[in-house]
Amino acid sequence: MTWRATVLTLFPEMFPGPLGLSLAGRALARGDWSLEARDIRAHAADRHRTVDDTPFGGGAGMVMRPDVVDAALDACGDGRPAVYLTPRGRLLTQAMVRRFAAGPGVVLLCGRYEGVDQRVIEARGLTEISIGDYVLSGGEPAALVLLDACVRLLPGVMGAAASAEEESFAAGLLEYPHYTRPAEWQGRRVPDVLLSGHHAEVAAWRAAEAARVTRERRPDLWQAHLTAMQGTAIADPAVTP
Ligand code: 6GU
Repeated sequence: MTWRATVLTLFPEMFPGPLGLSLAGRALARGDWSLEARDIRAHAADRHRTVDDTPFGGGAGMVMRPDVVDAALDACGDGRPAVYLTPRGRLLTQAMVRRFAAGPGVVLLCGRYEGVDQRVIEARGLTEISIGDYVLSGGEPAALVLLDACVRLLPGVMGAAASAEEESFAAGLLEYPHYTRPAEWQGRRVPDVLLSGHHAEVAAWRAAEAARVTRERRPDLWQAHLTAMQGTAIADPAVTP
């Protein structure tokens, strides 16, 4: 069964965009997943194809009409989770991505203007998701981000290398630094341990570096990691503060 993505947008030309290239694009061409971008405007009822209107209570900007959005959602009606991409949503996490990727697919509603009428969010039980604490001009780049994160987890898309990499993020740490040839470049040498051939020492160095960079850049992830490791055999005295 193909993992199905339907995107409801006022700018269907933005898709597949970058998802038509590289890993996601090859998986799309193979039929490992499908992508359908649908124009919300096709569901406008009037002659002028109106999708938005002024906000009740006044204020700047425009709001997408609940009847038009509802009709657009009806047209892709099935059991897939329906997500509304909005900076007001819960922050997207790898755990959420794993759940979406494990299901039949997603329906993604991309907002423009000031947003979507609250009543259709409630009536359709839309899951509101944000990709970070900054404001985009629309949900489309966020939809591309969410789909990229899901597609790379689909069976066969990345192969064994991906599962190993997933485990590293599953442990809740940022990645250790990577190096390749040349061994010296512009006077900068690759750390000796990586050239030593001692696999256990390499693994220990990488674990310590992952811990250091996480502690420095993401104290929130570091605290969560420490809590998760409490009382487990995996707890490593070499990397605790
Ligand atoms: Cl999902 N939409 C918009 N418009 N801005 C965002 C976002 C979504 N996530 C972060 N910023």
